[in-house]
Formats: sequence, structure tokens, C-alpha cells
Amino acid sequence: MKYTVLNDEPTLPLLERLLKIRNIDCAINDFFDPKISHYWVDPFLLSDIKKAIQRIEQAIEKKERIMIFWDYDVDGVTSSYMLYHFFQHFLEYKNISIMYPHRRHDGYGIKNKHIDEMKQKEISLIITVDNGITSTKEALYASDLWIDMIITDHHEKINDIPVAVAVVNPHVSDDYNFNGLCGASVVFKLINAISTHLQWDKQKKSLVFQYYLPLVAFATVADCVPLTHENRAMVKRWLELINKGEMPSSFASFIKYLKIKWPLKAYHFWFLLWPRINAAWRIATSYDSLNVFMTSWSKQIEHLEKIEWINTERKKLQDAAIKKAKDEVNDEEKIILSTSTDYHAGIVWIVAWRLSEQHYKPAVVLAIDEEKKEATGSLRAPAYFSIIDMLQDDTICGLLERFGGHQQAWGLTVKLKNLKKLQDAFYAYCQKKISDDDLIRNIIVDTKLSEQDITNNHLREIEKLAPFGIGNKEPLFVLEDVTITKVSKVWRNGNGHVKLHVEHGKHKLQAMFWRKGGDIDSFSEGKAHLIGNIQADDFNGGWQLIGQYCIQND
Ligand SMILES: [Mn+2]
Repeated sequence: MKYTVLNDEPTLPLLERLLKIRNIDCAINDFFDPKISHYWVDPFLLSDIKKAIQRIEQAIEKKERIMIFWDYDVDGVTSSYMLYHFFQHFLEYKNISIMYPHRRHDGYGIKNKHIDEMKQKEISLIITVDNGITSTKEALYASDLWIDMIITDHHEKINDIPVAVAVVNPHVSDDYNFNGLCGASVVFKLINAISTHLQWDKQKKSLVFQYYLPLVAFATVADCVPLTHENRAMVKRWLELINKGEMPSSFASFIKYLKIKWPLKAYHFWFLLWPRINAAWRIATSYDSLNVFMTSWSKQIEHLEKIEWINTERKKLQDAAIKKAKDEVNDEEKIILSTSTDYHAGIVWIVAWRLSEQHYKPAVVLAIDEEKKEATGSLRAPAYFSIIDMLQDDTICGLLERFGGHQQAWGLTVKLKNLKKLQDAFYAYCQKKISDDDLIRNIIVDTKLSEQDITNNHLREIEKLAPFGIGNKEPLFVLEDVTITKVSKVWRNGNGHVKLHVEHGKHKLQAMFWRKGGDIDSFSEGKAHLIGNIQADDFNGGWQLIGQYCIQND
């Protein structure tokens, strides 16, 4: 293991070093306190937005049946809930319902069979949320059946833009200058444009804005879009509002149910809400998570309990799969491969991701479906390795039924009769392409945290850069040559966590390694370099290191 330090200028104050790495001009106070009004891009700059509003008005006037078609993840669930709720409560229009694809049976996006079903239900307008930009054929099919479509999406187009009444998407908008919106933000923009079009007064418009902002910001955090520009302003404002208790009641009871400690930060949503909502569509159906938002009081508690149960099941399946896959890791090979009839298709991606993270090698985990005579799963790899190059290799490509994905995460399907050949081809390819040097983990660290940097003032300034996420990563520090004086295990759930007592010059601090209880033997007292993030210690006061790596050369 080695590390590279991005800024090594110890004479610069800590915050300035961090700003320099992020190319942020210190004079811009605006970055620390971003105002939505400053960053907000006019929704009317989105493609086809006026056409979308016109068609919606027409549908309302003629009392047409409208169907929202959504995707199953957090972004899809919040998008559809918002749009549905807006029609029901603010537009007072009830002739609207929602339909979603079943993850395992239907795959991603709208299919002709959904459109047939809608025809039977006498739907004449479909509004897609968080999907649709690739549904070129389906849009034509819908128009053949005299069903109009408004597509709202934030994904990039692959083929031609679908022929629809309106395609609202920042990626196809010439004038909209920010591409990082999530699906829920596109819906939020549509909602705001409708409020402006209807000439609602300032008070009503701001009520609408405040009501949906928490959901949009949550989706922004969950959907891995960059936390920059208007996204950053919205998420930052959301955290302020939410910490004042201002949020829709359905959302508030979700947070209460999970007993999240205040103050709420972006990572609470990332670690606590996101996995629960996602477990629903991966293990059961997306309706289970949608119902959490749609219901209230005792009904909502029932749905929250169901989600909790689904999530516990998800964890059990995941833990068992990780254990099995770990036992099968062959250190000689440069790619990790694990297949089983026991794996649930909804969790293989986590197993592949964990294995790849831990071993710093590509990892493929496939769930075997004996009925269909095929194996489906997920492929993850560290940044040094190109998955797309491997999947496009002639020997490998021909053995695959289907594959798709982006950057370092891909899904693939193979016929069982080709599985052995595919394994051999993966092994051969990776032996050839991955050098022993590649396998030495290189951690990119923002800067060294020296003894002088450890003051309340300096450390408090790190928070000014928050909220952290994609496009604005939480700073990663190295503390060199510290002395570990005590290694202990903190039991919670699972294998527990590792807590280190550390001396860094004259400072004493704690380092927590979450979920590393099972690897406690790899830590020992003595000299070490520690790499991790710095966070306020909400329990004991002061600061602690959230450890990611511990380098000990004994
Ligand atoms: Mn999305």
C-alpha cells in the first residue's frame, strides 16, 4: 500500500490547502454560504418545458387519465411521489396514478407491455420521471396507440431523442447550463415552472418550494450526481431546514423511526435512508418504499416496519454471500470470480464492490438462475482497470448474452454453458493486463494532517466545505508516524468496529475503523501512518479520525 499527497505545502493553512486542491478561490464566500437564489437556473430554460406545461393543462381541462411511469431507485421513488403529490394537493387533480417496472421481470424503463396495460386503463398521457430518454421505440409505440408522452429525465441520450410531446432533460437543453440535476430535480423544476405559469403568489410558490426541497435534496445525495452548483446550494439549504425540523411529515417520521441523531448530515441519508429504500426494489418491490412516503400515521409505521424487515433480509443475504465469496478468493488470480445458485440477484453488486475494494482487483459476482440456464451479476473494478476494454475483448464479448453499465460498475449475463469458458477468458485477460505494480494500492490523500493542523479552529473549517459527496469529496488526510497506544474492539452489530487510541506528537486522539472488527488482528500497537477523514466526535466532544487505512511496517 502506498499513498500520494495532493498538497504538501505545510506552510499554507489547512483550509487554504484544501481549497487549492479543489480549485476554489478563497475569496468566494459564496462557496461557504451558497444561496439558492444565486445558483438557481430558470426552469424555463429546460427543453420543451412550455410544451410539457401546455399538455398537462390540456389534460387537466379535459379530465384525462394521467400515468406517471417511474424508475425504482431513490431518485425514481422521490420523483414520482413529488409529482403525484403535487397533482393531488396543489393542482387538486385526482385522475393520476403511478406505474413502475418490476426490476427482475421487466428490467429498466418503460416497455410496450406497460403501454398496452395503460391503454386498457384508458390512459391518454404518460409522464415519465427519472427515465425515458432511451425509450425511443416505446414512445413511437405509445403514439401509435394515441397515448401522448412527456418525458422527464436526467440521463444522457444514447440514440435519437424520443419523439414525444415534450422531452424535459438538461442534457438535451441548449440553454440550461448545468448537467448535474437528478431526476427528482427535473421534476422539481417542472413543478416550479407550473407554479410560475399559474401565477401563484409568492407565498404559495414558496410553500411548494419548501415542501419538496427535502425530497429533491435527498434524491440529489442518493443519486450520485455532483454536489456542486445548484445541487450544492439546495443540499446545503435542505440540511439547514431539516435541522430546524422543517420537512414533510412523511419524511420526518422516517427519520424519527430510524432514531437518527441530530444534527443531520448528508451521510446519514446516504448510510441510513438510501440502503433501506434501495433494499425495497432489490429484494421486494419499489411500492414498499413509495408507500413510506404516500402514507401517514399508523399506516406509515406498518410500511416502515416492512422496509426495516426487507432491509434486514437484504443484510442477511449480503453477509452470507460475502462470507461465501471471500472463502473462494484465489490469491493467485488477478480477478476475483464467484458464482452461486444461493446468491440473490439483488445483492451481487454489493458483494462484487466489497471484494473489489478489499482486494484492489476487479471482481465478478454472478447469481445462477438454473431455470433460465444463465448467470447474472455485477462486475466492479478499481480505477486502474478498464472494465469496458475487457468486455469488448473479442474472446470475452462473444461469450456474453448482455452487458451494460458505466465507468467502474457493470452488469452482465452469461449462459451457463459458457460460464466456464468465460471464467478462463477473464483469468487469462487479467493475467495479461494487470501488472504486479497495479496491485499495489495507491491512496490519493488530500494533505498531511500535521501536529500544527490539529486545532479546533482548523478542524472546524473542514466542515465549511460540506456537504460532501460526488464532485465534492470529503477531504482524506494522512497522519504520519503516529503511535497507536491501544487497539480495542467496539461491539455493535455484525463484527463490530475497531477503536484505536493514538498519539500524534502532543495530541491524543481516537481513530474509529467502522465494521473492521473482523480484521482486528491486522492492527497492532506501535508506529503507523493513518489515513482517514476527520469528524466531530458527537459522543465525547472533540475530534476523531474515521480511519480508512492503517499502514504499519513492522
Ligand atoms: Mn436518477
